[in-house]
Amino acid sequence: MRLSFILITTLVFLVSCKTDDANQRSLELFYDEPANEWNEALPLGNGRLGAMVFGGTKIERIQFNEESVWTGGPIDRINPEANEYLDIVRELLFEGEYAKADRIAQEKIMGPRFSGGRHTYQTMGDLFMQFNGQGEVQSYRRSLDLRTAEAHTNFSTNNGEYTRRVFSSGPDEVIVIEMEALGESKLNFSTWMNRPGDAEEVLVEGADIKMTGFAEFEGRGTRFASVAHVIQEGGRMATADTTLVIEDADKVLILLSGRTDFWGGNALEEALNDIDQAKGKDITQLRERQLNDHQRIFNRVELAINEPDTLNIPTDERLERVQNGMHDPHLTELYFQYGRYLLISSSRPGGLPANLQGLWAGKLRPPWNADYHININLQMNYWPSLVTNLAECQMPLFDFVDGLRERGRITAREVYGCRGFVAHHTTDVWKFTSPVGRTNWGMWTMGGTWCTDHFWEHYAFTGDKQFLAERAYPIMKEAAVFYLDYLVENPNTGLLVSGPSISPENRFLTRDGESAAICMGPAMDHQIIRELFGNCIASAEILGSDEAFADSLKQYIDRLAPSKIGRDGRILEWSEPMEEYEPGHRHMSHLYALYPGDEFANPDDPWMEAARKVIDYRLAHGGGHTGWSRAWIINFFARLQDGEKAYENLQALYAKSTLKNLFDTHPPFQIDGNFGATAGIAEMLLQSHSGMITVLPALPSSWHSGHVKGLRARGGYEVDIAWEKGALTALRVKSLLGNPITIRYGDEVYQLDSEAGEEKLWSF
Ligand code: FUC
Repeated sequence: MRLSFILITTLVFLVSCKTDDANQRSLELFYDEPANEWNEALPLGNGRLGAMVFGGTKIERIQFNEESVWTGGPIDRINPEANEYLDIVRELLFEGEYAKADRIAQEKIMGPRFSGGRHTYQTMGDLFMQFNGQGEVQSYRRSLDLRTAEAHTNFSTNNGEYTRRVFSSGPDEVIVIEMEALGESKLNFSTWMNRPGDAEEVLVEGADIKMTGFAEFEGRGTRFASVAHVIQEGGRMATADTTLVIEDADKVLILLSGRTDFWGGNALEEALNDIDQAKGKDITQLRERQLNDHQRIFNRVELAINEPDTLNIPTDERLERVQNGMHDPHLTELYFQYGRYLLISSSRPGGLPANLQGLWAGKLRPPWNADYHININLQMNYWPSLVTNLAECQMPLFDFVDGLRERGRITAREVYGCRGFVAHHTTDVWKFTSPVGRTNWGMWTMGGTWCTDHFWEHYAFTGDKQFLAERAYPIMKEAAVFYLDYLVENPNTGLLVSGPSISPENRFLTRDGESAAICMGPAMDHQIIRELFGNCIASAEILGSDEAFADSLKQYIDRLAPSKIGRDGRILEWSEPMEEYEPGHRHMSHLYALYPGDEFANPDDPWMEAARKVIDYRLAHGGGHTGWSRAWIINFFARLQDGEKAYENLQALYAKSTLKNLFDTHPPFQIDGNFGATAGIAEMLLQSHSGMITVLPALPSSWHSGHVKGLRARGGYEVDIAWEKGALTALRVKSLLGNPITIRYGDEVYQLDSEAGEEKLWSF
C-alpha cells in the first residue's frame, strides 16, 4: 500500500501521540533488598564525581570515584627500532610471509605494554555508616530514579521509618547524602572513610572527615583528597579516632567532595572549598539545583513502547523474567533511558570522557585499567550522544582526542616517518599514542582517526560551522595528512593500502596453517580512511577552503583498495580471503562501513547481504559474546532494517550480558554495551545517515505501538514519532537549521522545505 503523507497544521499529533503517558511511566530501577555486591549497587554521577550506593540497613556503603584518580604518568613507549623495520615488514607482507612479518613486527615495532594495575584508574574510596538500634527491618525498598538522578533507600523497622536520599550534584560539585528518621525513631551511627590498600591518610576535624592520598605507580600519579562534612539536626556528635559518631539525630546531611591534582590544583584545598560552597545552601536548594541541571538534559527524550507497565516488580526480577524468555518492552524503555542517564552522569563538558567503566570503578585494579580503548570501546560510549539528544556530553571526548595530537605527532614521525598524528588501539589519561603490546591489538593506526569521525558527526547533527572550522576540520585534516604519507602502493595490485595493520583483534591462518595478525590493507582500515577523506572533502567544500588538499584526497580515494566480497558471499575481513583464527570473534571490524560508518547504506546494494552473511557466520560461531559486541550487532541489524533480528539481539544482551543493576558486562562490568545498545534502540526507530530521515526503519513486531520524542537527526532536526499496530501514525519534525526535510517511511519518500525553528506535523 502506498502511504500518502498529509501535512497538517493542527496539533493532532500531540493528541495521537499520548505524550503525557511517557511522562507517567516509571523510570526507576528498584530492589527489595540491599546490594550484596558492587555490581548490584546503584550508580550516581555528575560527570566527574561518581558514587555507587549499596543501600545497606545496618551498614551503608557508598563507594565513590573521581574521574581523574589515576596512577602513572606520561612515558615514552615507542620502540626505537620501529621505523627501521617498517619497510622490511611491509615487504614480507606483500610477499605473503605473514607469520614471519608478524614475528618481526612484534619484536621490532611494538612498544611495551604495562601489565594491569600500574597505570590505571582507581577508586577514590568508600564512605561507610554503621547504624545502631534501628530494630528489625520489616519492609525495604531501594531505587534509582532516572528522572531525578537520585538514589533512595527507605525501610521501616519495629522502631520506625528511615529514609535516605543520595545524589551527585553537578552545580555544587558534591555528593549529597540526606538521612532521616521519621516519627519517634532516631539516627544513631558511626561514619568513616577508607580506601582499599593503605595509601591514604584519614583524620577527623570538627564535623569533617578528611582523606588524602597518592594514587601512584613508581612515584607517579595523582594526589587526591576527599572530605565528608556532616551536618545534623538534633542529638550529638562525637569523635572516636578517625570516625564520627552521631547520636540521636533526627536528620543528617553528609556532603562528600573529591578532587585530585590532575588538572594542576591542590586537591585538599579544592575539596574543602567544594564543601564550603555547598554547605551554604540548604537541602532544598541543593536538590533543586541538581534536579534542574539533570532534567535540562535528561528530559529531552521520551520513549514509550506498548501499553504502560503494570508489572511493578523489582528490576532484578524483571531482568530475570527476560532472561527466561519473557518479552518486556518496559525493560527496554528503562535500559534506553539508563544509557542516556549513564552518559549524562559520566561525561560532562570540561571533564574527562567516560572510560571503560564510565566513571564507576570500585577497585584499585579495574579490568583493562578502566582506560580508553580506542579500537571501539571509547567510540561506542559516544554512539548515543547525538541521536539521543546529548550532544554536550560528547565534549569531553573532543577535548581528550585533541589532547592526543601532541604525542600522536611524535609517534607518527618516529614510528612511521609520517606527518600528521596517529593513535593506536588504546590510550589513557597520560595520552600515549604508540603501538604497544601484542600485534593483534596494537599494530593498528586507526584509533585516533576513528575518533575524528565523531567530530564530523557533531557537525552533521548540529550544523555548527564554527565547530567544523575550528575543531573538526583541523583534527580531521591532521589525521588525513598522516595517511597521505602512510599509505603505500601494493606492488601486486597497484592500489594503495595501509599497513602493517590488523583487523582488530582477530587473527587469520596463513597458508602454512600458522596464525598471524598483521597484513596490508584490512577492510576496516580502508573503510575508515575513505570516510575520513570524504569528511575532509565535504568540510573543505562547506568551509570554502583547502580546495587543493581536497582534490588530492579525491585522487587517493580513487586509488585506495576497496572492500571486497569473497566467494562465500561474505565481506572479506582482510585484503585476501583468509580463514579466521577465531570465526566467532567479538570484533566485526569489516562491518565498520555498515555501522557506525555509512558506506554500506543502500538497502539494495550487495554489501548489505554480504554484511548479513558476516554477522550470521560470526553468530553461528559464538560471536556477540561480550556485551559491547552484542550491542554492535543490534546496530548492524538496525542498519540492515531488520527489526526482528535487532530485537532478538537486544533480548540476548539482556539475557547474557546484563548485571542486576543493568550495567553491561563483558564480563566483567564494562559500560560500552550500555551505550552501544542505547544507540541501537534509537537506530531501530530513527536513522539519518543517508541524507534523509528514515522513520521506524527496524521496528520489531513486538513493539506494536508507542512513541519516541526528542531524537535528533543529521541535518539539524528534532524528531517525534508515534506508531500503532506497527504503523506510523504521527510524526513531528522540528527543523533547527532550516534545511530541506527529506523523510523516508517504508518505500515512500517525501520532501519539503523548512525554515529554522519551524515544526512540521503529520498524522496518518
Ligand atoms: C577491546 C576488546 C576487548 C575489551 C577491551 C577493553 O580491545 O577487544 O574485548 O573490550 O577492548
